[in-house]
Amino acid sequence: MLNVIIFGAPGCGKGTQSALIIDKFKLKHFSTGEVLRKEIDNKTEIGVEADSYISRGQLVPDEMINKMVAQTVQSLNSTYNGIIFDGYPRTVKQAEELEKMMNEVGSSTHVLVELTVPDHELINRLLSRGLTSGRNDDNLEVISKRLEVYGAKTAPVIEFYKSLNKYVPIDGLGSIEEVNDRIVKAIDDLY
Ligand code: B4P
Repeated sequence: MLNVIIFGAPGCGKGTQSALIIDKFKLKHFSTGEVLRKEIDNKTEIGVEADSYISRGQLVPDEMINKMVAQTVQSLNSTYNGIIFDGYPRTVKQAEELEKMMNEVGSSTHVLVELTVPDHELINRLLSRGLTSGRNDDNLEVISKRLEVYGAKTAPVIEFYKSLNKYVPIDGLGSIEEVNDRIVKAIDDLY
């Protein structure tokens, strides 16, 4: 089993890199952001509630997220070698819940890979994505809020995984291929 957390500030490349890694390591891709956006597009009850947080740059409440994750963790089967958690956990409470859920299914997380990217580059990437994404959280006002929330609520997750000896920082600057090579090497080095 290989369960990887791809972690970092908004726009660091979590989604981009996860999409490249899943095939190489035969992992199930689980992006909480993507699941939430589908709910929003389908105008479900969860989607309407999630949208009210996402459009303001806030995190969706932990309870809503943890329910979605529980379903994914329990549905894991032998088609995959493990899961790549993309954009989850985003709070220490979510991290504690994830470790508990993995434990309950007799598994565990193996590594948290943080993609480190300076704020000015994150802002540039998200603003340029905003030109075509149609996402209502890719504008300067909401991006600034997301970065603030990241520092206050999400960054502390790093200390949690450092204390479990599962933390690996990776330079997220450079071409998509260069960053991917660094991540693949870090995962290969685990074994
Ligand atoms: P997410 O969908 O996780 O999105 P993200 O942080 O914006 O983006 P990501 O880091 O994946 O960036 P990407 O690869 O696309 O979350 C959206 C929102 O959902 C959150 O703000 C929150 O409100 C909510 N949410 C999600 N999960 C939650 C949770 N667990 N708890 C509570 N709330 C939750 O890359 C960005 C851009 O950079 C792209 O345009 C890409 O092409 C470009 N790029 C990538 N790598 C590059 C590189 N090396 N060089 C240049 N450009 C690059």
